Amino acid sequence: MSNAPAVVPEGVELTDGFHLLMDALELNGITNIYGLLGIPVTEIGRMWQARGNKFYSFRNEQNAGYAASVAGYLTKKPGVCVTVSAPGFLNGLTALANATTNCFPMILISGSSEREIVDLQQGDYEEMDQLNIARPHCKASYRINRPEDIGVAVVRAVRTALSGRPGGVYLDIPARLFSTVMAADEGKKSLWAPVDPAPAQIPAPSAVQRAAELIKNAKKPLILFGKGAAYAQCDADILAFVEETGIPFTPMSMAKGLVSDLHPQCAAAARSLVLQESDVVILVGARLNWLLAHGKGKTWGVAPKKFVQIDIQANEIDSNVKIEAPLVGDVQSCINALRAELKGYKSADQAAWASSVAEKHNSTRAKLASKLSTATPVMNYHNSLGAIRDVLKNYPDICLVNEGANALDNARMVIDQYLPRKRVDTGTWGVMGIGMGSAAAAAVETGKPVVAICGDSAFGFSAMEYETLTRYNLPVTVIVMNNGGIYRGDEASPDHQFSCMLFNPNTRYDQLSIALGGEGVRVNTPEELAKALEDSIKSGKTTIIDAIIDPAAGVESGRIGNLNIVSTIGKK
Ligand code: OXK
Ligand code: ADP
Ligand code: MG
Repeated sequence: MSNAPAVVPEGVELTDGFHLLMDALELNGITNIYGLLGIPVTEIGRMWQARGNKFYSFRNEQNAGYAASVAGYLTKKPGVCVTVSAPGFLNGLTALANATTNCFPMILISGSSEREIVDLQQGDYEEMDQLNIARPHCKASYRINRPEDIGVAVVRAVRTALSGRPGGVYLDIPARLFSTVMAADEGKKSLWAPVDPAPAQIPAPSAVQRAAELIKNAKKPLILFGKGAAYAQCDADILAFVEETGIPFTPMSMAKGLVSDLHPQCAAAARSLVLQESDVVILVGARLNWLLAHGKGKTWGVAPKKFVQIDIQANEIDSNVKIEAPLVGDVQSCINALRAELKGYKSADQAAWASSVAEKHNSTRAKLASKLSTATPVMNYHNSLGAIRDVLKNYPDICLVNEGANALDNARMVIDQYLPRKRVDTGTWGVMGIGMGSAAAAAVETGKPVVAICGDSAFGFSAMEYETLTRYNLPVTVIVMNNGGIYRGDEASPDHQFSCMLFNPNTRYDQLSIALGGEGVRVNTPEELAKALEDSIKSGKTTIIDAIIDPAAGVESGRIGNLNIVSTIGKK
C-alpha cells in the first residue's frame, strides 16, 4: 500500500490535513478545542478560530487535557485536546490516562515526528514514539498517515471514546500530514460522522429477572450510585427507580445530586451504617475499587452481602468480589428494564430498614449542622464550608469543582448537591491539580457560574491556569482554603530548612488573582467568606477568595490517612 500522496492534476481544488481534520471534527459536532499550541500544530488554532469555533489556550497541556475530559463528561461528546509533540504530548497524556480511569470520553491529538526518523531514532526535534507510549494509558491509540484516512481516524476516535465504557483515545498526527494535499472533492468523500457512536446496550432478560428476584427478597436493600450513573444522563429514570422502589440510596462523590442530597431516601450521612448493614447492594455505574474498599473488609460489615451490579463494561463484574446479579448494559437500559420487572414492588416491606436509615442520616446531618455554625478564633473547615453551603444552596445550578485532601473530604460531606453533574472532583485516582481545567470546562460547557473549592496545595498544581480563566472572563470563583501547607500548616520545621509540608505563610492568593487579571479578596471569617462568595457569583467575574483556615485544622491525608505508609523503625 503506497503512502505517497496522490498526484493531483493541475487546476483541481485542493484540501490538506489541517482542513480535513477540522472538517472531520466539526462533522462530529466538536466546536470547542482545549489545548496549547506550538510546533507543529500552531496553525490549527488560528484556523479553528477563523471558522468561528473556540480554541481555549492553556498554560500547560495537562490542564487543557483535564478540561477536555470534563467537557466530555458533561456533554457526552468527546472533549478534544490538541498538543505539540513529545513533552506537550506527555503532559496531555496524564490527563488522557486520568480520563480513561474516570471513564470520561476524550481525544488527545498531538503532532509528532515523521515515522522514518522516529523508527530509526535519528534524533528529531521533540522525537518520541508517542503512538506506542500512549497505547497502555488509553482505550486506543491511532496514527494517521494519509490525508484520505483522517475521516475514518476521527470516526474511530469518536466511536472508541464514546462507546461502551467511555474513555480516552490518542490520535497521532505526524507533522507533514497537516500540509499534505489531496483533491478537495475526494477529501470530502472521505469524511463521515458515525451513526449512533454510543449505542444502548440492553441487558439480557434473564439477568434482569435474576436481579429483580434478589431485590424483591432483600430485607435491607441499598442503591449505590457512581459517576457512571451521572454520566448516563438518564436522571428522570434514576429518580423514578429510587421512588418506585423506596430503597435508600447513597452517592459516590461525583454522583452527588443525581438525586438531591435533600431527598428523603438519601442515606449519604448514614454511609457506614448502610454499607455495613445492607443485605443487597445495587451498584449503578460504580466500581468496587479502592473508594469502596474493594467490596470487602470492615467497611462492608459482617452481614452477608449480595451485589447487583449495573455496568456497561462486562469485565468490571467480579473485579473484586462475587456479583450475584450482574446487569451488563448501559445504565438507562438496565434501570428501565429493572423498573419494568419490579413493577408494583415497593420496599415499604422494609419500612423499618428505610426509617432506621433515614433516622441515622438525619441525626448525623443535624450533628454536623451544629459544627458548621460554631464560631472559632480562626476559621476551620466546618464553619468555612458551612458558610459556603449556605450561599450555594441558593444557586443549585452552580457547578462545584473540588480538590484537596481536607478541602475535598470536608466539602464532599458539607456541600449539598441538588442537581445531577454539578460536582466535579478528584475522581477515581484522587488527582490533585484538576481544579482549574475542570472549572474552565464546566464554565464553558454549561454557561453557568462555577465555584472551585481547592486546598492551597491542590490549587498550587495548576495556579497559573487561573490566568486562562481570567483571559476568557469565565465566571469562576476559586476559594483557596489557605491553611498554609499540605494537609495542615503547623508542622514544625527541622533545623535549617522549611518543613517539606509547609508553604510560605505570607502567600497572598487574593493578590495573585489581581496580578493575573482577576478579582481577589482575603477573608478571615465565615461572614466575610459568605459575602465575598455572594458578591463574586453576582459579579460574574473571575475571582479568588483567599480563605484563611486554621493551620492546625487539617488531618494528614484527610479521610484516607489509612492509605499512608509510615516507618516503624525507631518509633516507640
Ligand atoms: C456524609 N456524611 C455526612 C454527610 N455526608 N455527615 C453529615 N452530613 C452529611 N451531609 C458522613 C458519612 O456518613 C460518613 O460518616 C462521613 O461523613 C464521610 O462520608 P463520606 O461519604 O466522605 O465517606 P468516606 O468514609 O470518607 O468515604 C470513603 C471514600 C472517601 C474513600 C469514598 O473518603 C473519598 O471519596 N475520598 C477521596 C479521597 C481522595 O481522593 N483524596 C485525594 C487527595 S489526598 P460515617 O459515620 O457514616 O462513616 C492525597 O492526594 O496524598 O493525601 C494525598
Ligand atoms: P465512582 O467512582 O463514582 O464510584 P466509577 O468511576 O468507579 O464511579 O465507576 C463508573 C462505572 O460506570 C465504570 O465501571 C463504567 O464502566 C460505568 N459506566 C460509565 N458509563 C456508563 C453507562 N452509560 N452505563 C453503564 N455503566 C457505565
Ligand atoms: Mg492546605
